[in-house]
Amino acid sequence: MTDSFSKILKEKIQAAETIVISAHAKADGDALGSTLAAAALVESLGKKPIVFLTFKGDKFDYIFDRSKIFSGDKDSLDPDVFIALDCGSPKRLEDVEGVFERSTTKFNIDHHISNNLFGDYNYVEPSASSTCELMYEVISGIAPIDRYMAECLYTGILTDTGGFRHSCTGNKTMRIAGELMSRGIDFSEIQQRVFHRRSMSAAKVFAKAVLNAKLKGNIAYTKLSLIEIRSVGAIFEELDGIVEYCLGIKGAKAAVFLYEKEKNVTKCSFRSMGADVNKVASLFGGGGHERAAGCTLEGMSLDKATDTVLEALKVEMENGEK
Ligand SMILES: [Mn+2]
Repeated sequence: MTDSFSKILKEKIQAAETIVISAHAKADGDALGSTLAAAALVESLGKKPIVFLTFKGDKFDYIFDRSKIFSGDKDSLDPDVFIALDCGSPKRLEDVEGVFERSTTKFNIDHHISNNLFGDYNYVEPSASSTCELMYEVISGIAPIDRYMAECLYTGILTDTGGFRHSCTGNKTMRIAGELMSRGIDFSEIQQRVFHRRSMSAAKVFAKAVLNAKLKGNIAYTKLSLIEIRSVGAIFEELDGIVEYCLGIKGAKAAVFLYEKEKNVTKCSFRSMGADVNKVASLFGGGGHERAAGCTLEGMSLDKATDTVLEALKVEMENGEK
């Protein structure tokens, strides 16, 4: 499957003039790593990729060169090839759904269980830990993986597995991570940057979220209002790690973190030790994976959104136990 997919991707890239690469909006390490690795692949084939990617923090600056991001008029683009990464549906693409729809050949590489196979060519494997794990296989069939690509791919695998801790980590994941380590990457430094180095504002907003945490039955949850986030000078990109921390609270079998993105718009992330939170997120137009998912609720306050998702999660957990 991968071999033929890689072969077609290579042929299409070589024959293309305009190649666009993008991932889901509000990129995480996997979206960012897979996009940058794909861009490096396209460059290694002698082409100049057009990359759409936004990430505000400086966490991934060791691989993320912002000068390579497209800043021209996207409406004038008529791509021959579009490579969508780590994205369950075109609607979730980084504000380039229109560009995607206009593209002649669409590639879809992803591991979200909610992926609806929207590409002309789909390499979608929900059992994979990350899109970067899949990209390792795809790139391996096309070109040698250099040190930079290895840093990108390792980053995505590391972030989506929570440092090789989540149940999505397979023995294949570890084999691939080992292969990537053999490219001479500084894996200790990557681990440190990805999980431990925080700005002071990120540390303070994390503390606020933990102080707000509550345990209701076996659900640990916390929320942050826009005022609380702004009061410590934090940005939305600095809110990761909070929901995982909540899942570590004794007695919790699932965790929810909600934050107010703007008035009456609440972003919500779920983690669980077994309950299908993808199902819960789907009820609100979101999605993700069985044990990690997210959604956005609009038209209601942060408090109302909190009550709404907690109720839905409780129902799903009770049904799951039956
Ligand atoms: Mn991913």
